[in-house]
Amino acid sequence: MINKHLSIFLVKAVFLSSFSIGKCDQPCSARDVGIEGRSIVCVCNAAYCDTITRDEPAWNTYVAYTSTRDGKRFEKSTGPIRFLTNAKARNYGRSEKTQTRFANEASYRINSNTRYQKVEGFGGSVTDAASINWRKLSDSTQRHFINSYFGKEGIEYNMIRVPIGGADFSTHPYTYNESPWNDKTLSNYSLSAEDYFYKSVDVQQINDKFPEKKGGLKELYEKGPRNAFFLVKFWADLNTNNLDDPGAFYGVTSVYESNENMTITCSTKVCSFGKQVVEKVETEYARFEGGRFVYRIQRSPMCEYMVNFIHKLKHLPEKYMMNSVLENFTILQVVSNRDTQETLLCAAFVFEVSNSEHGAQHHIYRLVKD
Ligand SMILES: *[C@@H]1O[C@H](CO)[C@@H](O)[C@H](O)[C@H]1NC(C)=O
Ligand SMILES: *[C@@H]1O[C@H](CO)[C@@H](O)[C@H](O)[C@H]1NC(C)=O
Ligand SMILES: CC(=O)N[C@H]1CO[C@H](CO)[C@@H](O)[C@@H]1O
Repeated sequence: MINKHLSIFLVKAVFLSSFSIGKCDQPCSARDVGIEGRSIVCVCNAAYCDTITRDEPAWNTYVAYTSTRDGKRFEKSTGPIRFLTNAKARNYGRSEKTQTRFANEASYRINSNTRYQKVEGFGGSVTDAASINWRKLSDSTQRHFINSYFGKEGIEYNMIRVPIGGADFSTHPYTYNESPWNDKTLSNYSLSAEDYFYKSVDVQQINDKFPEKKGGLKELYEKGPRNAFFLVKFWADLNTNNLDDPGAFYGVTSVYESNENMTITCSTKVCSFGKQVVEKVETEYARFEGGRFVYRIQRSPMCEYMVNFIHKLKHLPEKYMMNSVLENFTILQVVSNRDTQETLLCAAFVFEVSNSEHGAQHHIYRLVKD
């Protein structure tokens, strides 16, 4: 007996009747690498790079992307999908008339009740070798390269593995505490040149996301000190239900430490499309704790703009919509010495929404400039 809510279907993809659609993508500029048995590569340079956009399949159709040893690269084709129940599929395969056709078509049995692992994404490794070669390209080729891997017209990598310290694709072995030798306390933890030049984010790539005028990221960075500048990529967890509680309090607690007794000012600028929309400036005095001067800003209330922003964001129906809003939303936080105006710490925040299983996460990058 076939259950009304049958979850096992045979999906018949009728490849014979598929046709190419090729929606204005730039084709692969093929080059034979001249090695026997190797397939072609697609060449990108400053002026040209192939692109591949994803087409949403229409209802009951599929889009296939085919790469072959003979030289096809993400070639798009589409065709109809036929849904068959188990019983129908059995008969379909047996009847004389349909047997040849059945053998030539691809069929998939999908049981949507049994789920295995979840695909979080696809990516690659940013080794020293990869970065060194990337850095050698011209600006425009570098952009093509990044778009090919991460862009909407590329293969949309969404994960990256970055080796900690040296790896087999480094020019020399290194750790974060090379000397003194056998130093279990990591007393001399220091980054290598590779970390500064290959694993950091170039401040020029994010300048346009932050205010450009006086006191903007660019000007601050020029003034330095450069080792005070960081990029913080933050994955926000919007799944907490108490955000909807009318009595919910939105606040930020921050703690800074220093060897010196100073008065600090902490400026927090919320920016939309690179323009400052609100700024909060707080002043804090030192407390002497455990041999250090500690500056605590406790439960500093979030402004109305931010509270509304979070509420609106949380109520968007899809995660990609939230991320698209967050793409042009940033926060610039600058801690400075009130009396000397020296920049002590500058953190440029960019945001995305986290996957529900992972909760809030962040990565910190040092900002550098060539
Ligand atoms: C600390 O690390 C730096 C950089 O690797 C190195 O030049 C220096 O000699 C080290 N200091 C000590 C005391 O080992
Ligand atoms: C820091 O310096 C100020 C001014 O000299 C002084 O009043 C204050 O007590 C000092 N704070 C600490 C924690 O030592
Ligand atoms: C909606 C919108 O204007 N989004 C922009 C956000 O910023 C990126 C680059 O920083 C632009 O490419 C988008 O067009």
